[in-house]
Amino acid sequence: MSALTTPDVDVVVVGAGFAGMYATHLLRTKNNLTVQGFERGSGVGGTWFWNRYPGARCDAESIVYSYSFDDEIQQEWTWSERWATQPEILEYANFVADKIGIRDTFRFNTEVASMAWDDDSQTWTTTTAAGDKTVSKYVVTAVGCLSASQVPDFKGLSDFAGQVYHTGAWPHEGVDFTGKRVCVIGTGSSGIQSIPRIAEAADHVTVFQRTATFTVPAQNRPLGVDEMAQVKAVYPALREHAKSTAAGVIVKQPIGRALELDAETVRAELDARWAQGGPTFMNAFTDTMSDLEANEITAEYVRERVREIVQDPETAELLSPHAYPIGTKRICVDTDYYETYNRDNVDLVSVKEHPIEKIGTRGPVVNGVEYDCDVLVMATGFDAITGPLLRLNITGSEGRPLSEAWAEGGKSYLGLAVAGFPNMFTVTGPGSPSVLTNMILSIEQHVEWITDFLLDLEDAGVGVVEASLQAQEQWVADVNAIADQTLYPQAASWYMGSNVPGKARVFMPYAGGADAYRAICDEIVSSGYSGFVMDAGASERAEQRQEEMAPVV
Ligand code: N01
Repeated sequence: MSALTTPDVDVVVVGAGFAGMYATHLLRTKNNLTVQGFERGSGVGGTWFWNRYPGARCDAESIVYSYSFDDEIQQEWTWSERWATQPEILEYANFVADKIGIRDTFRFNTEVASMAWDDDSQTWTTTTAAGDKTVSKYVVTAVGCLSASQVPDFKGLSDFAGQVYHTGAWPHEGVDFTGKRVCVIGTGSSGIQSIPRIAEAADHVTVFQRTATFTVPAQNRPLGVDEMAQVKAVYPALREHAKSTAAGVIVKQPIGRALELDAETVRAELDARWAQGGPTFMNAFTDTMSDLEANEITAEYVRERVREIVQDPETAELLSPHAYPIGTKRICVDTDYYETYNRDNVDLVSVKEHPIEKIGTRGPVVNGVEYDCDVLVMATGFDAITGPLLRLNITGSEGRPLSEAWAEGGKSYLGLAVAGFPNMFTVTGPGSPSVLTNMILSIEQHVEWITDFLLDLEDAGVGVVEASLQAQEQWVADVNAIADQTLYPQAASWYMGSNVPGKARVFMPYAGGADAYRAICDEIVSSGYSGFVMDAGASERAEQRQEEMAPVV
């Protein structure tokens, strides 16, 4: 590419989920920049566009799992349930898209095949799967953390005679399970939400469980008109409260350290939170996520509930999680999950001792037995956080692929920018609080931070900006140090990349809380954007990287 290349647009945004929609809106209206968006789906909504499996719901409460940036939007929209269903959230995404008028910025049904930075022209070229190219000054990736579906490499899968569906790429027309024998592989959030609904519709369901998962009841209920009116009257205060918490939601504060409270108090608190429902159950005590002995108190409480609910003692034992500390894999939130195993048409098969050998023409084969089914549901998760970015085939300065830069795991500065990838910003990238928080709240914070940064850069006439390698290394070290103060690294979870063969085992999100993280990002602005290198020429930046990579003697 020649040095005279003129960008087609100022910014390319990839993804029309909640991040891409808001980024596009601000870039156009606040920054006055031209934007081209690309979205592989046929509509907006991101995760809620794809995950249409029965029972899909949000596990952050509807009233805060929504945009706060526009009071008109939050006053006009009314949520109907405490935990919104996927169709309602998708409807909300479409409502907002119309309100802010961003659809014309996006090319839908358009997969990005590659994104390449050119050091000479200081531009990005985004190439679609159809071969069309768009040149831009900046790129903003808004591809979500859980959008790259992960299907295990089962032998024989292509020979299976029935239908196969992944929860993360569910058919738009739905699946009619009436009279069908169904096998479900996986018991993470997607399995736990869908299994009860599939069991209600199907003739028979066989669930294949490798690791028993902790799940707490949603205790879902309709939100009355009066209740929503009360919420709307205090929305600004409610949003401020969410911002002031680590998870970015409405939380009931912990009552103290479980290990220092008497057994009766501990029990009463867990009972109350179980009855209240939702992930705030995990917030009962301050030591649950940092002390194994404390963690075991909450874990055993859940196992007790499983034994109480599930009638068959053998099934109850199989469903009782022992493989990891509670909370170190994302806590699931369910409606009737354990109760489902009391139904006559549901069987549980443990594939812990005997893994699925292959998928036969009639169904999964375990320990020599083929389980016949008409429909096979893969609730097998995602190549999380880094997967969606690596899928874009990004190459940075000097033609270096992101896959090479991330060979040891996703590295970034603040989860917002990657050294060696100038003028690229990653909304909720690795090293940001993202999946440990209310995603929409974190998305808003990232998008506002990035767009303010671009305003400042444009005002100052800066052409090229990049995270310094030194700042990035320090941030990665900080992220790891914080994770190491918790029990998180003790689980083989998708947070750690453990669910993808060959993926580096690194704890990817920032576990210090959305509130602390926001303060850090604000300090970086006050310091004049420390950790970013601005307008160094390509050769100077390369030189700087060489110096930073030189061994310290
Ligand atoms: O995926 P998962 P998910 N043989 O990775 C099993 C979000 N989400 O789609 O645990 C047999 O959690 C695997 O077993 P194991 C939420 O953040 C949110 O359910 O690896 N089993 C596990 O049971 C969530 O955490 C909502 O031993 C195999 C399952 O597949 C994230 O998405 C709803 C296997 C995968 O569980 C991912 O959830 C849904 C094999 N070869 C999702 N390979 C909300 O409520 C994998 N498994 C907002």
